[in-house]
Amino acid sequence: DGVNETVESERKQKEMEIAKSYKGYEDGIRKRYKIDADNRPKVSLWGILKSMIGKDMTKMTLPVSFNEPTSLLYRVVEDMEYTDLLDIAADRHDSTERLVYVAGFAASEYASTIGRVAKPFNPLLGETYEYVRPDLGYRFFIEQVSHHPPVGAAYAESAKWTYYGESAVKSKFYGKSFEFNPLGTWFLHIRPANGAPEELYTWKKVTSSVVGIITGNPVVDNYGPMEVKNWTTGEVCYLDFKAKGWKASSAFQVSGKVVDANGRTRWSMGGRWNDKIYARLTPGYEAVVGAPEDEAKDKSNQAFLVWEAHYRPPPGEIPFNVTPFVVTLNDLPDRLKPVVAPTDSRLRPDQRAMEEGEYDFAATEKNRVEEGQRARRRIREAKGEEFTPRWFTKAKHPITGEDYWLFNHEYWKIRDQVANGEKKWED
Ligand code: CLR
Repeated sequence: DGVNETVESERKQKEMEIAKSYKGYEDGIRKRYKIDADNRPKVSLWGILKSMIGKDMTKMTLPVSFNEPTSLLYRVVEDMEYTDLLDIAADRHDSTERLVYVAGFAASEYASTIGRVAKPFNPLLGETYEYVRPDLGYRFFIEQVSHHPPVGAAYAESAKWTYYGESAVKSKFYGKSFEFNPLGTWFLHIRPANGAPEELYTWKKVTSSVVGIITGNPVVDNYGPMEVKNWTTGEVCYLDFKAKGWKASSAFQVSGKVVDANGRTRWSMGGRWNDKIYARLTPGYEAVVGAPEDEAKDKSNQAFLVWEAHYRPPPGEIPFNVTPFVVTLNDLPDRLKPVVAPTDSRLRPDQRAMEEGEYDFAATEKNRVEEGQRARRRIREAKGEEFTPRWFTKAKHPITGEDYWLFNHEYWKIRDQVANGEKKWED
């Protein structure tokens, strides 16, 4: 598939703009934590949670040993693990094929939730996080724009696509399960290689839940419908994440279809969100895709692999049972230190202590930074001021009409000046 000349030069220009943010990331990604095992005390989750039925997670104070060295900001960056699917999507010449890969991307983020029954740190108001991948050609930025309820506004960009949205989760503990309901919409702009007009896709995340808390075997499940819509062409992908039932065979199951603007089926999709997702061209009909029997049936029209989960080392191999991608997140090499904003998550001493297995220190530091946050709020209240985000403003989306967070693009400009010694981050 060739790339249209105008598109090619637009991509080059975007690439050069993004490459300015590579400063500080010269050492490459981190491969391991300082510690080899987390040795966290084993405490029964049910023993702690049983008195908290009906509460949401923001109202719970849990021992720091229930944390993992991530935060709700990092959990949003985790969605970037399979951006190669967006690169592939942008290079496909058929818009329904692009949608297949975009939907694959939307479903790809759930694999990393397995075995992660731990609480991410709650970001401070105004806390920011930047994550740049020179090897993959994208940069990502997020700011905590509200504390109660916790809301993060994110913006990521590469030569071929732009991705942004709001991360806000409503949670509730029911005893039988702990439910996490994401509220925000995710927006994706794709710049197709063939010169077709830039496309806007949107979707919302499915529900995550923890079941098996009472029986002492807590596992994460992800379930519900997902609708990935191409606003430019009117094509839609409907995916259904099946809830883990009593039958082992229903665990991790995803199935769905891509329909054209007239509602006619074009592709069938299916597979398992912990493993692989397939698609098959099924014009005018639907088929079960990804099941072993599917492959054998029709030799002339095989399903193809859309997404495959990255290798996950066996439990216990990486502390806190995080993924290799997560290990790259909280890294702060010497070259990056003077470049990131003073509000960057990497500078949080409590998260750093957690990562290094210093749990008592993590707990006292967590108290200290949260006290600081309360003190800043009291000062604002005394002055009659309200917190305003530094890098995002609320706006109406020009295409979908929804409320969303508009990125002001200042962050990377200032960061570049800081990296070049022309400016200092003002505190
Ligand atoms: C789901 C996708 C959203 C962002 C998001 C926010 C909160 C996360 C949730 C995701 C996944 C499940 C989660 C939750 C916070 C806590 C919960 C990690 C990533 C874990 C499984 C709860 C563990 C139980 C505690 C009480 C110890 O876009």
